[in-house]
Amino acid sequence: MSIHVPEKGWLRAPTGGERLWIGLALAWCVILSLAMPYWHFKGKQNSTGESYRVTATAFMERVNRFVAAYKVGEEKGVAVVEPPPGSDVYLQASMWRWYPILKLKEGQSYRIHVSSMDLQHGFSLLPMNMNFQVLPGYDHVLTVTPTSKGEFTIVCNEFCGIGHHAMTGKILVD
Ligand SMILES: [Cu+2]
Repeated sequence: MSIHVPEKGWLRAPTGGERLWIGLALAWCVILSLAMPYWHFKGKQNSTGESYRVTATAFMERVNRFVAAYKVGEEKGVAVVEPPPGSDVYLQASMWRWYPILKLKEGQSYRIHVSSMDLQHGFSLLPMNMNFQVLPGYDHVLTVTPTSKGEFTIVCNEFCGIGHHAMTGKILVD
């Protein structure tokens, strides 16, 4: 039988090795808890948490207006858009594509608005260590300053259905 009232005085303070390991685990918990706020300010790859409510239709309209204003070309039928430095940039996630392809300048800042047209997606930029949730109904603003030239692939890191693995996009920096 496992249901017994424990004897009186059953609880003993940990000693020796047990005490050491509990202490180490506790110290590690404290370090990791402090690392979260520390890295938010120190690591330069964090969202400031700026987001707004938006409907899919309203966001799609902004994306279309943005593409019409700054389109410079096309790649496999996807618009390539080069917005002026410092401007608001729109990136639309939907099953299963990122739209449009963005062309940015190194060392310039942009406000990238990301939102989803259908369900939850994940914005992950390779080969950078970046990961953000993309939710329908929210316009999430990421202030981005590219620090190196090249071609960066956007992948979806939130499983979003049968075409999830093919959901890639692109950011070109020159
Ligand atoms: Cu997705």
